[in-house]
Amino acid sequence: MSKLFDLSGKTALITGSSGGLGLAMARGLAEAGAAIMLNGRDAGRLADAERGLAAAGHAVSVSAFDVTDEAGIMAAFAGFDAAGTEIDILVNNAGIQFRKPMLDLDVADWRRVVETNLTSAFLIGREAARRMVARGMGGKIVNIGSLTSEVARATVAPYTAAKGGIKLLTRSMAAEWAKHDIQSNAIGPGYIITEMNKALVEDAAFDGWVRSRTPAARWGTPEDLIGAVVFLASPAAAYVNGQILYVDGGMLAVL
Ligand code: NAP
Ligand code: GCO
Repeated sequence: MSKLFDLSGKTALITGSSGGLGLAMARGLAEAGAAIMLNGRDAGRLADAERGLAAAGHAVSVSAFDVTDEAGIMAAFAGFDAAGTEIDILVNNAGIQFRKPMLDLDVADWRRVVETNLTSAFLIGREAARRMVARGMGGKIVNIGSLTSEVARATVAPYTAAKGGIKLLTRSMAAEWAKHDIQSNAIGPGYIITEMNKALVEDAAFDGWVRSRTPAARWGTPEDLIGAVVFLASPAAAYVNGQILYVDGGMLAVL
């Protein structure tokens, strides 16, 4: 395989990778040669995910921490330091959805979504970048945005605000860290079938809207993201910085 997309010798931390898009991207990065560090809050889910990747012959370990807990993040990175684990590729994927009209929204719910979907990317990105800069070997940061990094849908305001922030946080990372050979980019998935969207998939009207509104006329699958994340995590993207790559079946490209 071309060295352009070869991740051999690299270690990738994917947050929120005990299931959904994170686990699919972890599998894809592993198939490209990376050693994988899985993350999530639920140790049982993580163990299941780890078993699956290990059974496929991949190098995998787990680090259970809550991406909204700064002390937990610092402890996790202290553990990486102690174990000599160098994170070369960070995928800030962990995220939650909360659907409610803003007029009825409590600030606690707003804060929970923004902390999980945006602040975490800053905190974990900062810790990973501090070590990438100190090592002087460069690195890759891939933040997971959304169609809502560009456009809004009613009833998901905190999610939309956070994902809009992901787009410009990614550019801020590029502005400050590109000179250290750290490429910071984002992926904006379209409507993908995962646990987060189970209620939407099962709603016949919403399902029909997604299929008619998407030029590809289908929902995305988690596997649809693998090419984008391997590209952005690879030497092939050595001169790509501050970009958001939409993997949305064309939804954002058309009215
Ligand atoms: P999902 O199926 O709900 O999976 C979310 C993952 O994040 C799980 O592994 C969950 O594990 C973990 N997680 C949640 N809160 C966490 C926390 N505080 N700390 C650590 N891990 C946490 O969601 P998904 O659809 O795969 O979404 C993954 C990312 O893609 C999110 O950022 C989402 O906004 C984004 N996205 C999804 C879509 C889509 O259509 N599905 C589209 C655009 C963007 P635990 O609960 O065990 O911690
Ligand atoms: C929603 C969905 C979306 C998708 C995704 C689209 O309620 O509209 O959860 O937010 O998950 O973010 O890119």
